[in-house]
Amino acid sequence: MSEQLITPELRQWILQQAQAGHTADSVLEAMKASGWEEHVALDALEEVMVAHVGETQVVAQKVPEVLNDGVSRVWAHDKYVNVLVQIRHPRVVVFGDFLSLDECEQLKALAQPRMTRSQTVVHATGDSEVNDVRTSQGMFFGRGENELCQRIEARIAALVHWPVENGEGIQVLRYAPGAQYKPHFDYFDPNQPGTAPILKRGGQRVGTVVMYLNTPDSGGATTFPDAGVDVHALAGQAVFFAYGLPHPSTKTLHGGAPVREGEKWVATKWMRERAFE
Ligand code: PD2
Ligand code: ZN
Repeated sequence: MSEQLITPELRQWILQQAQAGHTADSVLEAMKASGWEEHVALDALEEVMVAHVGETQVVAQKVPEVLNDGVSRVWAHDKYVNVLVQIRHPRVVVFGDFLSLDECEQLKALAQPRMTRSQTVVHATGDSEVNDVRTSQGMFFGRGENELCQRIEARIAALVHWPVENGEGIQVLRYAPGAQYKPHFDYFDPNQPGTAPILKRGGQRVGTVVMYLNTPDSGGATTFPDAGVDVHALAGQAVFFAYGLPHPSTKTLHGGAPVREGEKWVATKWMRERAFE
């Protein structure tokens, strides 16, 4: 089948729908029903919304992005990082040699004394609770809390072209054998009443970097079920993914598969639309 192209007519039609107040969901569904492939429809929707921010009801956010232009090693603040895999939809990039093994060990050591059972956000209320969606232990550093966090944050900001100020503090997670993080989206569900207060601080999440701090003996990949992609946990590597709309069509559903043998340590950085103060 030939590649579908985003035509000026399609752009114009999307803009009219958005200006008429239709939701991203309904515009996407209408495009799919008239034969557009989902990834083309989503790209077109994002492109039009970004070009017309402020004029439309349905706003797709500008997102963090890796601009390596085919180059396999990119300079990120203080070191070269390898670009190993790039997927366009969902937008996923796998990095090699993102952290040194020393940095992995230092981050684990700094986090260790503060680890407690991980909680997840209850979207209905905006509160956090312990549940079996996430059976890891974790802690949050404050943004820029120490020199190592500052260095890693600056590296991420340079790599994905997104301001340090828009980042949440780094979270460290430790999974014991059997522990997992069931598939979820990292954005906050716009239809849940608990979301509005969360968005007051920096807006939506638009991108995630998961950094692997060790190599589990078996299991523990980061999975993207809607894309059929598993990113294996390897010390020093990292996976980045971005989502310009808080919508499943971004295909950024992802999980931490159960660890089978050994333990798994990761550090997660979430990026918001605006400054996260
Ligand atoms: O530990 C992971 O692989 C993982 C998977 C899914 C981490 C997160 N999500 C996260 O911290 O959001
Ligand atoms: Zn996640």
